Amino acid sequence: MSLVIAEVNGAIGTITLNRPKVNALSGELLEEIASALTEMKAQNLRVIILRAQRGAKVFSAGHDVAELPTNGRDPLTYNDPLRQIVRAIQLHPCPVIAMIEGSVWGGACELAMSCDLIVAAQNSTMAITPARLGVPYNLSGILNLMKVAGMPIIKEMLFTARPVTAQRLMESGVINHVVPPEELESFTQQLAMQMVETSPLVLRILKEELRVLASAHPITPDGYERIQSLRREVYDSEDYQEGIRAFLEKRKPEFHGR
Ligand code: YZS
Repeated sequence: MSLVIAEVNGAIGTITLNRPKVNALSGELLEEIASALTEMKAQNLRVIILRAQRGAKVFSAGHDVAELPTNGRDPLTYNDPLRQIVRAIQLHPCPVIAMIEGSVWGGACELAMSCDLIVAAQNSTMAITPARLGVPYNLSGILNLMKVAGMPIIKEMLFTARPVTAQRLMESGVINHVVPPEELESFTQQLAMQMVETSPLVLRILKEELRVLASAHPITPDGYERIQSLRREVYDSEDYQEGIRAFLEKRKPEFHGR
C-alpha cells in the first residue's frame, strides 16, 4: 500500500498522507511525498493541498522516532529526509496549502508550517516536541518556526512540548483559517480556487521573493559554531539516548540534564 496518495483535479493537486502508523514521517513516506511533488511540478499545477486521511485523529505523529540515529550522529542533518521535504515545499513553484485535521506532532508541525498557508479543523492541535524527546532541534527548523510564529508562542511550544489548539495558533498567526471539521474540505478547495484564478507567474515569483527575504537572517560564523556545538552536546548526551529509548519502550523519559 502507498504511504501517500497523489491525486490531481483540474489545476489542483492533493497529496494525502496514508501511513496506517499515525502517518509517522518515515524516510519512505517522505520519499513518496518528494516523488508526488516532483510529478506535480512537471504537471504545472497551480495549487497543492497536503492533507491526512479524511477524519484522521492524527494528522501526523512527526518524525519516525525509530529512525532517529542513536550512535552519536546529528539526528537532523541537512540531508535528513524531513529537511529535504521542507525545502522541496518551500521551493515548489506553486502555493502549497496544509489542510490539517487531528493532532500534529514534532517534525510534522514544521512540515505543515513549511507550507504556504494552513487551514485547520477546529479540533486540531500542534505540539513541537524536541524537549520531550531530548532531540537537538536544528537551526533551519528553528528558523522556519521563527518565520511563521512569534517568539512567545514558539517559546511556549518548545519549552512545554504540549499541544496547542488551532484557535490559539490562528491568533498567533501560524494558522490562516480555523473552520468546523465538516467545512474543512470545501473551505480549502475554495481558497485554492481563488489562487488558481490569479497569475501563475506572479504567484511563483512572489513565493520565491518571500522565501528569500524571510530567510535573510545574518549569523556570524562564531554564532553558528556556537549553536552547532550546543546541539552536539545534546545528541552526544545520555538524555538523547534516554528520550528515544523511553519512547520506544512506551514510558516517560527520566532526564538528568547530561
Ligand atoms: O505499538 P505500535 O507498534 O502499534 O506503535 C504505536 C506507536 O509506538 C507508533 N508511533 C510512532 N512510531 C514512530 N514514530 C512516531 N513519531 C510515532 N508515533 C506513534 O504508532 C503506533 C500507534 O501509536 P499509538 O500511540 O498507539 O496511537 P494513539 O494512541 O492513537 O496516539 C497517537 C499519538 C500521535 C498521540 C501518539 O502515538 C504519540 O504521542 N506519538 C508520539 C508523538 C510525538 O511525540 N512525535 C514527535 C516525534 N519527533 C519529532 O518529530 C522530532 C524528532 S522532534 O521531537 O525533535 O520535534
